[in-house]
Amino acid sequence: MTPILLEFQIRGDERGSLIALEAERDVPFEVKRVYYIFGTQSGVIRGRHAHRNLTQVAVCVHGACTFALDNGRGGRCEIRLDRPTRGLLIESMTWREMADFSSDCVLMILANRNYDPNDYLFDYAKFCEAATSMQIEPGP
Ligand code: T46
Repeated sequence: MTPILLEFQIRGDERGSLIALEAERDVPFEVKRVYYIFGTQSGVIRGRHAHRNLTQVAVCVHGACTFALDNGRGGRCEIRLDRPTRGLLIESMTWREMADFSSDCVLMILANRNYDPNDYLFDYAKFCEAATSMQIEPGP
């Protein structure tokens, strides 16, 4: 499994840098929710779940953390997010774990849906079962 990375354009000048994320241009969906994670304690692993129906882009706007993604069908990858110019696309039915947060990490997430606690899958075995039985569209 290869992580899908989005590279954002810096609109910088002599004063410094600015990145603008526009829905359906820089981020491939209409953004309904933005949240950010900061002050994560050392050694903590966050996530450990999948979403039935949620697509997100994760951007480490400050500091760094590592995402491990798993599609439940044997595909896995790990990616260190350590720059504000890069987004990681996390599609639905992807198990995610975030670890190795630097103490200054600010992880911003853009999501295509509002918060719905019923959308979470917390049981890894059940997630794999659901992912395996999913109808997979044939690739190009
Ligand atoms: C995800 C990863 C990358 C809300 O009230 N509204 C929200 O929009 C969110 C995201 C969370 N919450 C509450 C639910 C919990 O009481 O905030 C608390 C911490 O959330 P959670 O334990 O789900 O955080 P993470 O870091 O394990 O997971 C989060 C997102 O929930 C999840 O969708 O993909 O970040």
